[in-house]
This record gives sequence, C-alpha cells and structure tokens, in this order.
Amino acid sequence: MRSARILVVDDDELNRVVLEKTLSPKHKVFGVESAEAMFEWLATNSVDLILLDIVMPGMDGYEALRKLKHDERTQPIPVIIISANDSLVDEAKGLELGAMDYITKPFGSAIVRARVKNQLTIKQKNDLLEMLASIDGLTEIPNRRYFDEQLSREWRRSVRAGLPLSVVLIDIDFFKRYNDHYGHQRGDECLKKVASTLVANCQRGSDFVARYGGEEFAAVLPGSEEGTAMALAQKLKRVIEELNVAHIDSPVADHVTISMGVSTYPGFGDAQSESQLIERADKGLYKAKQQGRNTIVF
Ligand code: GH3
Ligand code: MG
Ligand code: MG
Ligand code: MG
Repeated sequence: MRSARILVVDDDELNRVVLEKTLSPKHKVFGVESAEAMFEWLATNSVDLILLDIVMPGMDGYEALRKLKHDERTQPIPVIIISANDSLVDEAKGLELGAMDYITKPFGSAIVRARVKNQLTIKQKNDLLEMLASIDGLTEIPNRRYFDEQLSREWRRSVRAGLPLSVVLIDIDFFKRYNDHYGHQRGDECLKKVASTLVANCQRGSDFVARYGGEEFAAVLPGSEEGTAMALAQKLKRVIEELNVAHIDSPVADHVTISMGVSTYPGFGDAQSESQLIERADKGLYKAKQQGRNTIVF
C-alpha cells in the first residue's frame, strides 16, 4: 500500500490529532475543522480519502457528503464517516448518501487503520481500471473515450469561464500506402512513434493529445486562442517531419507527414457545442487534404 493523502474533517481538535497520529507517518494527513473549510481546501488540493465527522457546527457531515457526491470533481473521492452517532439509522443514512464505510466513536486505532487500508486498496484498483480504460492499447496514449470525456469537460469549463478552447485534428498523410509498402507491423511502429512525438510536444498546462481513430489524433488545448493553436500545429507539423520516418511511396515527401484542421472557441461563426468544434476542425482537415496534404487549415 503506497502512501496516500487523507483529509480529516472534524470540529474536535483532539479527534483530528488522534487520527493524524493513527495514520501518520504512513500517510500524509491533513485536518480541517468544518465542512465549509473542507470545500475550501478541496478547491486547491487533491486527496485520496476523506474521514468525515457528522455532528459539526455549520454544515453537518450528511449535508457535506451529499454535496461531495453531487460534484463530478469530488464524487470519486471515497469517504469514511467517523461519528459518535452509533444508531443503525445514522449508519444506513451515511452509507446511502455514498459513504464507503462508517466507524463509530470512540474508535480503535487498529480498526481505523484497517478500514482506511481497505478503502485505499479499492481506490487504487479503481484508479488503475479508470486509467486502463482511458489508454489506447497500441500507442499507449489517451484513447477516444478519454478524449470525448475530457473535451466535454473542457468545453463546459471554457463556456462557463469565458476562456478560449482549441482543438487540432491530426491525420497521417497517405498512411494506407505506408501500410501497403512497409507492411502493417511497420505501420503500427510508425503510429507509435508519431503518437509519442505528438504527446511530447503537447505538454503545456492541461493540453493533451489522444488517438482519435486509426491514423488520426486530436489535441485539446484549453485556454489557447487561434494564434497559439496555429503555432502549436506548426510545431507539430515540423517535429513529425523531423522524425524523418521514411515513406518513399508518399506523393508529398519522402518521409511521413501530417495534415491538420484547427478550430477555436470562441471564433468566427461560434461553435455552439463541442461537437461543432470538432466538426469545424474536421472541415479544416478535409481542406488540408484537398490542398495537397502536409499542411494546416484553420
Ligand atoms: P489521407 O492522406 O487522405 O489521409 O490518406 P490515408 O491513406 O492516410 O487515409 P485512409 O483513411 O484511406 O487510410 C488510413 C489507413 O490507416 C488505412 C488503415 O489500414 C490504416 N490504419 C488505421 N489504423 C491502423 C493501425 O492501428 N495500424 C496500422 N498499421 N494501420 C492502421
Ligand atoms: Mg463533531
Ligand atoms: Mg484518416
Ligand atoms: Mg490519413
């Protein structure tokens, strides 16, 4: 069991201190004295597990739990309730609201450690499954499922915050010919190389690249206006050319090249949804192909 970040939410300082002693130094333990302070803390910190008291001044633990489970950012964090309320009704209520476990006060250290360990093991396995379900098997970069989820999230975030969002659709030129000439296995190798090169050059902030389909990739650039997106697309075009993967059957160059379509929100004839944003990038890509490939169309 690796070390985890655990947040203790309890108005009683002694409880916080005892729980911290119980779980440190194995885990990194943080303490806050109210539900309100918890939400403030979570706005800027990440955590693997929350130990939550029920009876607190201000917002109580049940209300806090309800709120945690209604926010997509905090919903996946496992919560263990630690409360002096020891009735079955209280316990059932906590579990129904989404708590993973319920410990009654006064608690024994060994029980707390064991139950925390169980929840962290489940959390680790869930994280691993989530990660595996989001990774493309061949190229080992984020897959289409991850792309769709993240784009939708970034779209909502951008519209809400009034920030720009750009998408770059990337397609390898004459890749069918590449397979025909070099064989499917070399084709796979080429896809892996292109994928890792694209990822290595899209590391700014929350930018990411995913495998969108067969020999197509997509970059999502939150906060990037069209100028920034264009500059990145130009860089990607250059680094793929510099990879210098031989493609002697390509009519445009003697090496592998890519074509790109770029689209930005807000922009000319504003996209009204994330699918319109993609549609626009796709139109750009289509034009780039028509214009002879190895080029970028905004
Ligand atoms: P264009 O320049 O117009 O994009 O031409 P293209 O040949 O790249 O486009 P087309 O869509 O006709 O062909 C895409 C090819 O990509 C066909 C398909 O066999 C190949 N491909 C898709 N996925 C994989 C893969 O996982 N491995 C390999 N080796 N090839 C793949
Ligand atoms: Mg209390
Ligand atoms: Mg294609
Ligand atoms: Mg292609």
